[in-house]
Amino acid sequence: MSNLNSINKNIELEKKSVKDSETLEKMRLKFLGKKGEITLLMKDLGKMDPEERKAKAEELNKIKDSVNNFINSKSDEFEDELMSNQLASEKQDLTLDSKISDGRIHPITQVIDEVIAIFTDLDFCVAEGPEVETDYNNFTALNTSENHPARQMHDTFYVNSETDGMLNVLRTHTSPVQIRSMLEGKPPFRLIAPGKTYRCDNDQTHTPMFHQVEGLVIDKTSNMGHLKGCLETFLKEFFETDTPKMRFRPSHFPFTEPSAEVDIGYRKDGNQIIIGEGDSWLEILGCGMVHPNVLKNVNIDPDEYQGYAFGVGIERLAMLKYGISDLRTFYDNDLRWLKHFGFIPLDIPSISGGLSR
Ligand code: 2NL
Repeated sequence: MSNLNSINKNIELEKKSVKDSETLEKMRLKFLGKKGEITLLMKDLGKMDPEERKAKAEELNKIKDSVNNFINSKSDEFEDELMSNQLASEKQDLTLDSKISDGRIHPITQVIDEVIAIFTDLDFCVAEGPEVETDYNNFTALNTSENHPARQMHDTFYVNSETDGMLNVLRTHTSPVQIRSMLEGKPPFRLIAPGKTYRCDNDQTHTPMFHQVEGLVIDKTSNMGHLKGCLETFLKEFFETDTPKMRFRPSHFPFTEPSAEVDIGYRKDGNQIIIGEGDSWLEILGCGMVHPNVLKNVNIDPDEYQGYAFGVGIERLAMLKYGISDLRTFYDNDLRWLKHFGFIPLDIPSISGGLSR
């Protein structure tokens, strides 16, 4: 028993010398290591007669458990301490000036963000949909007849998959997104659908992939006056002018009746285009009152509801606002071009409030 008394004393003494995980490990080795005091006493048990062995073993196991408990709890304590020291010393100073990155926002992304900021301010929702569409959503629902020229192989990219026995297409406009929204919901609607669109066309002024934003408003009393007011507000905000000049010219789209194209007035100052001044005209978008057949196709009663819609090319908006003269440079992925025409990240109007009124 005297061995056990002295070992208990040693343990209490040793506990006091434990200050960190190193001294804790020393203590563990001193008592529980291969040649540790407890380990050696355990070995001695074998030499004892059964009765003595039983009593001593019980006693020794208690001591061993208490040393183990002490080591485990100290070890947890030191680990917690280490973690909180680390957290304290590695705290980020959020007041430090930071350069987030050298990257730039592509002008197309910038313009889409600006357009979204303007229309969400006017209570429009943003709708998105797939770029591979059914022939039905892209053409049929939009009152585009089977023999319409836009369906011809040379205008539309057909995809090697079918829906209801018809080849799927790469959407030629974002209107199918609005068709989906109308089929899924109930009027009234106030939507814009920005995104990528595809047409089999490739020359100085056409790329096979381009971007569009379409707008759609369906309500019981929507009329062309609302369309005009909406587009005027948009052009004012987008081109940052109080005096946008615009004119409506009669036009034709299968999905609107009546249909119009909108021109904006501008003048040239050297190479620069000044919107809202001068007496030259530029075609900027197409629009009209939603055709009754389109409403019927999405189960809306044209005797109860009517609406207006419009479609704008994003590239065209970007070129006019930011003085980019060559359409094809948008997709060259030239870093010098992007440094020049791109925008610093986070400097978008919806966050900075740059365009808010
Ligand atoms: C253009 C012409 C336009 C629409 C798009 C539309 C959508 C639905 C119903 C009716 Cl769901 N119309 N969209 C209407 C008129 C013109 O775009 O030249 N875009 C660049």
